[in-house]
Parts: sequence; C-alpha cells; structure tokens
Amino acid sequence: MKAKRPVGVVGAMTLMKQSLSVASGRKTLVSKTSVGLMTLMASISGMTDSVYAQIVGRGFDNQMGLIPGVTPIAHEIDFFHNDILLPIITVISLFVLGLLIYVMVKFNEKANPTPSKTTHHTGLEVAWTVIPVLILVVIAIPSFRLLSHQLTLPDADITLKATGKQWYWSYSYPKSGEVAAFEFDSNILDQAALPAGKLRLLDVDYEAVVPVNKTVRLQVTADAVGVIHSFVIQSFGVRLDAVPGRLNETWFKAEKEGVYYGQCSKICGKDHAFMPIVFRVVSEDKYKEWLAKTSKEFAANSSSIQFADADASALRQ
Ligand SMILES: [Cu+2]
Repeated sequence: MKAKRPVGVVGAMTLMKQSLSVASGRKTLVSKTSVGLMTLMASISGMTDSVYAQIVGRGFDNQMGLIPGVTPIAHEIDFFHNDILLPIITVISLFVLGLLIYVMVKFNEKANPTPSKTTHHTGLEVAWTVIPVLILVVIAIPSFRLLSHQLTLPDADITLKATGKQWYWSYSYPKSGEVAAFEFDSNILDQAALPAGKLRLLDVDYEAVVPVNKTVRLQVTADAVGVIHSFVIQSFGVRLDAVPGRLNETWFKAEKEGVYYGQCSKICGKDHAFMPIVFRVVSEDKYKEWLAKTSKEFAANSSSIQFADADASALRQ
C-alpha cells in the first residue's frame, strides 16, 4: 500500500502529533518542545502518518524516533525519550554550539590580540560541576522509576518462558485448564526461499502468540549449556538478558493486535543476527484456539517443561 506523503512543515507537524500521541498514548504529556523538534526532523525525512498508523511492531523506512509502543512500559519509554531526554540533549547541544561560536568570534587572534591571563574562576567552576550533576539527577529520577516499573510484576493473566538457544528461541507455555503445557522452537525462515510478504531476517516459522490486553509475565533464560542472549521487543518495551542458569522476568500488556518483531540484542555468537523474535497479539478467542491446536502439535516433545513457581516471592528465595 502506497502511503501518501504530507507536504511541508504543516503536514509534518500534524503527522508527528498524531504519531507521537499514538506512540506515547499520552497526548497531554507530549511537550511542545519535542513536537517541534520531531516536526523539524520529520519534515526533513518526509515521514508519513499513514505509515505510523499501519505498521506496528517493527522499524520502517524513514522512521524517526522509537518504534511505536503498544504497552504501558513502552509508552513510558516513549515519554522518557521524547519529552525528557530529547529536549535536554537538544538544549545542551545548542548551548555548547553557541559557546563554541561565541569563543570563535570573540576570542580569535584578530578580535582579541592580547589574551587574558585568567586561570581560575571559582563561580564558573562550581557552576559547571553542579549544573551537570543536577541534570543527571533530573534524568535519573524518571529513569529509575521506569526501571522499577519494568521489573515490578503486576498480577499476570498468563505466564510464558522464552529460552535463548544457539541460535534460536524456544517458547514454553504452562498448563492452562485442559490444555497441557507445551514448548516449541522458533527458527528464522530460510532466507534463500522467503515466502512473499515475509520479512527478511525477521520472520520465523513458529511465532509466539499472546492475547491482547492481558498481562503477560515473561520469563527469560538461556540454554543451560549455551551463551548469554538478550530478549528484546521494542514495541513492548521489553529488553531482558537471557542468561544460562538464571531466570529473569518482566511483563508486558499489549494493547493492540498485530505482529511484533524483536531480535537478540547480545552479541552471542555466529548466528546472533539470525535469531529473531516474533510475537503475534490476537484476540482472546483466537489465542485459545491457537493454544489448543499448538499444544497438541507439540505435546510429544514437551513432557519436561518447568516453570518457576507462580508466586513471585518464591523466586527471590
Ligand atoms: Cu543471541
């Protein structure tokens, strides 16, 4: 589908506002500063609002900013990046650029033939120590809050486990009601014979499936005899190391149906680039259908699946 391109700054501003509000889900929190900045960049890149509307779950051509998020954590990350970090780094960059230009004009050899012999200025030295510290504190507060939200698990509707192996992911689903526990491997498609519509280096043979608007508790580990991987789905705001012998966990609650892509983000070995992650978010009915069907399909090789105790406190002992 060909996306229409908005023209000029006004079009770009409209689309950026839309995309930002889609991405952050917090229209009121999108500051004028960041919209202005993104507008400028968007008008340069010619990005389209319809692209943002259609593509969820992966990066795309001419993308500016982060991949649009679809979970509470991802919205918080979008807000942190777009409304806190981006304005701060822009102001700092412009300030330093201004200082450089000022010094070049005012203190070059021609304009200032006899330089001052000043070597210390206590006030200035205190300022350039204290102000950066304050800036770091301002950044640290929302940063630690975000980290805490990522790792504080709410009551989950379903639990699933992703295991990083050399070099693919395995997904385990626990027993749920009548449906037996099962586990399956998710391998990248043969790149030489990629079916039409499938994405190079991203699509897999078996996708993990989760229901929309349900809190998913995600456990991440790696093959006991393997190496360290990192499980990342940007749209979910999930980034967690997969370490042999250690069970890490986080959570997500996807608000929008669709296919969400991620990749291993730890340089883990020769096929590091070929172990993509694909999660399909579907309605609850479709999820149940998939669960029953897939459980049967993989029942034979899924007899020894182990999950951590459902009580999170047990994990910390
Ligand atoms: Cu890996």
